[in-house]
Amino acid sequence: MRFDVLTLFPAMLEGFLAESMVGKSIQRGIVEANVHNLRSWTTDKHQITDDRPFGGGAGMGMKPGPIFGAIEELKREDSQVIYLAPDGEKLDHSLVLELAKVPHLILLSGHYEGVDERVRESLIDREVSIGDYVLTNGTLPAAVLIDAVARQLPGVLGEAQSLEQDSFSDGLLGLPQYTRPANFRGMTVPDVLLSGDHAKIEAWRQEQRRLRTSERRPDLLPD
Ligand code: 4FM
Repeated sequence: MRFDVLTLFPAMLEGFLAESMVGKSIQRGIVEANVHNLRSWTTDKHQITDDRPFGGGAGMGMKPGPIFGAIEELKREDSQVIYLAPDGEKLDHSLVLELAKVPHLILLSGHYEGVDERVRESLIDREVSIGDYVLTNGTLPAAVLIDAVARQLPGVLGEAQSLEQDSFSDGLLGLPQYTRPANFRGMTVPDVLLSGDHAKIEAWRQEQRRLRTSERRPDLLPD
């Protein structure tokens, strides 16, 4: 799967893409990720990407020219163009699964007061938000989206870190986890986990997940 990110802050993504399981997947050829500076598609001497809004008022918007140039150059038959902004559709597990089926995602990071409306009308397939808060730009949201989508691709996670164990994979939250030692500063591990009875352990785990979900996120439980 290929990702192309259009941003004014490419350096914000370089470290992220080099590290973690995403970096490993790029090395293994499962993921391709390219970061592009929108300034590369400016045609003026000062490489200007923002401008004052028609109609007046405070703030600046992103000019359409560089964005049209970039997307027209990168877009393929099988691409989806996503604009990351707070007014998009909220990213959740089901949207992540849907996006993981797309061969090529072009991610446009918005900032200032947003992009020119003509970009949204004629270039953007989908607007996505990572949550109801406002960031200074959409570059970290693009990283969040890449991370969440890439880990759904076959071969990205190791066996030890299977998708089946995820929170949300079956609509429930994750488990309480315990590692050694069995007694840490007087705080002990539940006996059942030390019992060696795998059927009992599995039943305990399912019960813990249901309890935890009903306490913390009752909205996730079926009625
Ligand atoms: C802020 C983009 C204002 C456009 C931003 C405008 C964001 C989010 C975000 C910065 N992106 N989820 N939340 N982007 O805050 O995706 Cl107009």
